Amino acid sequence: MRIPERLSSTIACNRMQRADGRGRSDETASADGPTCPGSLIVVSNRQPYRHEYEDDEQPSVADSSRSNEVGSPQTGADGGSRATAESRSITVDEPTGGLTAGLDPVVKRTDGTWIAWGDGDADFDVTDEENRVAVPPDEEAYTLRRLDLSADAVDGYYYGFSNRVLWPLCHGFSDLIEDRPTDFDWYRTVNEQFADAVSDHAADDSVIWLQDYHLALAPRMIRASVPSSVTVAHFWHIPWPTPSIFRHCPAGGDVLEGLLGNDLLGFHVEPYADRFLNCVDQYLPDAAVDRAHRRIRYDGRTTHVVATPMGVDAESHDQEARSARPDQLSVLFDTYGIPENTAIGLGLDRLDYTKGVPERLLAIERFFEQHPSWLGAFTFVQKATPSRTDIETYEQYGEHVRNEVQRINRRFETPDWRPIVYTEDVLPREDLCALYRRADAMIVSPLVDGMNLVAQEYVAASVDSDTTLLLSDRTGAHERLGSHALTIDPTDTDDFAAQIERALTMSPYERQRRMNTLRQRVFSGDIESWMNTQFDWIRRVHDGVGEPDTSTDYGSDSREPTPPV
Ligand code: GDG
Repeated sequence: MRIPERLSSTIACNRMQRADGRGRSDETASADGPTCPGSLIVVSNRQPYRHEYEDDEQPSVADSSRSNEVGSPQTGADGGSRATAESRSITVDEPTGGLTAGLDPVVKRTDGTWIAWGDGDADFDVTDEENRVAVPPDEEAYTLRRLDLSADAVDGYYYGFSNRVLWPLCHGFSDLIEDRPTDFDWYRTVNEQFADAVSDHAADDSVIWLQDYHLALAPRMIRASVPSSVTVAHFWHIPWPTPSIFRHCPAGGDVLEGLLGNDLLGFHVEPYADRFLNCVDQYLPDAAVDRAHRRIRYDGRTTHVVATPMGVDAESHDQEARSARPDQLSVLFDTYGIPENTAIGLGLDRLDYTKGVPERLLAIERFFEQHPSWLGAFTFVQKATPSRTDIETYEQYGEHVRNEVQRINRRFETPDWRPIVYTEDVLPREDLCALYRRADAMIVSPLVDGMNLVAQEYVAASVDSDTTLLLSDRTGAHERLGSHALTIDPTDTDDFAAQIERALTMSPYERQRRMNTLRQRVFSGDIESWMNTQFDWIRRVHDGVGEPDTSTDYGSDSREPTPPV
């Protein structure tokens, strides 16, 4: 199976907002979509396009992500080619996931640059001598600069410090931190490689926008090597921990210093931003922290910290759900043995210990124990995606989930019904949207989750407004959706089971009332509006940089950007 972090596929095109079939509500958005106030350089671990040989032994995901066959090894950005196996054909996976799909058109419009790890087996057979390739293959609208990371680098940087230290740390699982001897060195080395690549491409007016926890050290390195007129911004997609958890971070001071190389640092919700300020205050004594304005002065520079919740491409999920063909669900239900005549619950998660899947299965078991009349009348579909299986904790977690599904099924199943239908298949997005639309209840119950896009996608695809979202109060998404979802504490099994029963027995009027409000919120805070907010902030910071900032009296700093309206 392909690397699971690359899942959904979409080409973002028509992003005009529409909730429940009505017209765009945000008149301020440009018809062309968000615009960046400078030449944009996106920097992320995952790349927007991946080149693969078609005869790769791994099964193709052509059915789950749009794959374009591009023939034999391609010409690089400078006309050169390093093809070694002309006879083998190459496919290109197109943008996946909300962020990649959302940013791709913005980078296209600005003729920008995207710098990322080249993890496809044909990636470096289509790039030029400087590891650049023009993408998308048929448009060549912008430059993708790939980093060629050795297996040791990937193990230390990605499977090491990123996912054995920062991921558990930021989600509050300090007992799961594995501080292996050379991981931080690899993390630093790879961050240096990213920073070097950025300085190759940076111009005076560049806006550098880094994504996520794989790149915590790079901002400070970049800052040291690019013109002072360049804006460095970063969005941290996962939670930020409290100081009492952060003290478990090996090289924590380096991580904080690295992030203070940014002019702008974004989190999904305010508590994460505030916790970052608290950590800096506690662990970097030389930093001046202004909590009221959420900015930090350190080493002669100012970092603005903002909370900007990320949304999804609501319009395209709405459209895909509306255009679900009548036979599509039947085929899907047939394939997985989902009965057509029962109420359906749905869960969709990476197999990650933060997602609370075992706790959810226990709640489903309790629900059947306490409400046996639902046996044979309710089926829970769990779509799980194996993730980071090179790490033993993840491997064991997946095993535990699979065992729990089997145990509960054995306990309750009948010859023609299973309580839990479990699959690790990657679903094409049109099937996913059809399933979202059909599911009577979506259960999103992470133990901790930075935002959670699945909850928002479900709402966007709930075009009939006759469905219910159950949402953990430990997700970033709960801030926006909690008041009209059914709130669950994922570890309170009895109450969780009671909320499942409540969802299934709620009156149609109540269901619709709640879902209509949720839909308004998801459409008004979609991926496009999130990017507009990011770029508004970047614009304000961008306008303020370039002058020496010697003030520590934040209250009188007239160059302070005002929050976007
Ligand atoms: C991180 C943070 C934050 C899943 N299975 C299939 C499929 N998916 C897609 C979903 C959704 C995405 O994967 C998962 O997004 P999440 O937000 O739920 O989770 P993370 O991967 O943990 O993401 C998280 C996010 O970054 C953004 O900032 O919200 O808190 O942990 O888009 O649809 N898509 C398709 N088939 C599948 O089988 N097509």
